[in-house]
Amino acid sequence: MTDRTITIDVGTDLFGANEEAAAQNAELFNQYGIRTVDIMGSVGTGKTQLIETLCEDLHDKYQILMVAGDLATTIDADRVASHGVDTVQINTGTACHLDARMLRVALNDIELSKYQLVFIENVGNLICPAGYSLGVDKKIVVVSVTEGPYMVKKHPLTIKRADLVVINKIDLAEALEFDIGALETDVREVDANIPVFRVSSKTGEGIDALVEALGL
Ligand SMILES: Nc1nc2c(ncn2[C@@H]2O[C@H](COP(=O)(O)OP(=O)(O)OP(=O)(O)O)[C@@H](O)[C@H]2O)c(=O)[nH]1
Ligand SMILES: [Mg+2]
Repeated sequence: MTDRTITIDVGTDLFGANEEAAAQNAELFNQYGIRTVDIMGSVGTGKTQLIETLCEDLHDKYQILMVAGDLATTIDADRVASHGVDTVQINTGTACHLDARMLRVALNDIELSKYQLVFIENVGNLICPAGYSLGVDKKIVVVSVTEGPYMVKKHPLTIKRADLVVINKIDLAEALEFDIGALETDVREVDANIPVFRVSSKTGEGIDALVEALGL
């Protein structure tokens, strides 16, 4: 089960204050030599499944902490904890994203020297998380073949602010007659240089290339 749950009531955030807090988080992670990855994406794209698969691959190599952002439940943190990974839950209540101060508060009582890698699952949506830096090394956007063909066209800002795009659930593409190439073209139109990985978090296809790209 999840080790710890934090409930945070968020009022109006100021982007400037968030950027400052994000810089402090980055400094803290640096100080402990911790690699950090923020995973964003719409509800149900497979963020938790991706983290579970990455943890299975990497937990012999790194001490991993997973931070789960969710409005109300500990379901995702519990799923990841079932792989023997330490987890912290942030329940955001009404907020549709994590911000840098929430992350800082959630890490307050954590012995960071124990960890080498932190995966953060942001709250499921493709709009709000992009506006709030957390102070991480890499931001991944997960889109998948089950949300229809227009997710990237409709959410260019999130792609622009990411370091990597994962197209997940490729195992379902054929059955859904989904054109992955067209989705990748949409990504390229937003950012010609962003790395795109076609992955099935369920079967593990494409995960090795993603791990390599993350330098893990
Ligand atoms: N076939 C297939 N199913 C997948 C894949 N990745 C995730 N799923 C399934 O898709 C559903 C949603 O996956 P989650 O990992 O819970 O998605 P999420 O993005 O974490 O969802 P929220 O946290 O609710 O936003 C689950 O039933 C997963 O088992 C995949 O690569 N292939
Ligand atoms: Mg999830």
